[in-house]
Amino acid sequence: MTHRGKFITFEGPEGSGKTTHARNLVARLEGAGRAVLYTREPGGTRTGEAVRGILQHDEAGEPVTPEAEVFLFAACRAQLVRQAILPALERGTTVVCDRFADSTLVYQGYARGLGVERMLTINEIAVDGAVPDLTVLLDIDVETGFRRLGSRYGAESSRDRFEREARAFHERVRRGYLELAERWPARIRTVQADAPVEAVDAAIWRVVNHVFA
Ligand code: T5A
Repeated sequence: MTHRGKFITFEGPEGSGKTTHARNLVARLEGAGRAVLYTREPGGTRTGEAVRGILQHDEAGEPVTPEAEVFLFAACRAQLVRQAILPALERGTTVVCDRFADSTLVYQGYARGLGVERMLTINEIAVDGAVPDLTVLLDIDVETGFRRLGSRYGAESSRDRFEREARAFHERVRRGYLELAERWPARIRTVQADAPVEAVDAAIWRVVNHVFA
């Protein structure tokens, strides 16, 4: 695919700091004079934000099956890619997305056990060639990640569907991400996320600079 803008995604387990560090990167890129679109999954479009409530909080009033979950995430992605990501890349804007297709490979493919290769096929339809130039994988151990979420994770009632999953699920998520990083080392760059915010930001900036070099 040829496009002028760079496409950067953030991935990692719960509480690894994706939103914090993605936003800090956006501020730094904008400070350097670049046009940036910051978006997130699931969400980023009205359709995606509406489906987010179903995916995270069973807002439809019934449990979502694992297979339905896959297609709902893929539907959000298909909408976001065509409505926002591809047009932005085509006009030369840098796109920074908080979670993207790798989340489906890991959460649904590995952790729910639906199979990574099957998820790849579904993703291929959803992304329409929008493969990230760089994926920043923020790696953190499960306990530290959840400790960071603090009060949100403290009360069972305030957790979303994924945060309520057993620890073993989240261990599979972490291992799944590390396997993806081994499979696509040129695209996925792992950054240790258990360091202070400034140190993690600096490590991210170093890998981002390679993409613009
Ligand atoms: N999902 C998503 C799927 O199953 N399949 C899919 O295809 C997709 C797209 C989305 C859920 O959906 C699932 C995965 C997820 O479970 P979400 O609400 O978007 O849920 O939640 P997450 O993406 O997991 O994000 P979190 O809110 O859990 O955390 P973040 O964004 O990783 O972390 P952040 O930045 O909010 O930071 C958490 C706390 O840590 C502090 C922050 O200040 C904050 O308090 N912090 C740090 N503290 C110390 N040092 C650092 N370096 C820090 N960085 C952040």
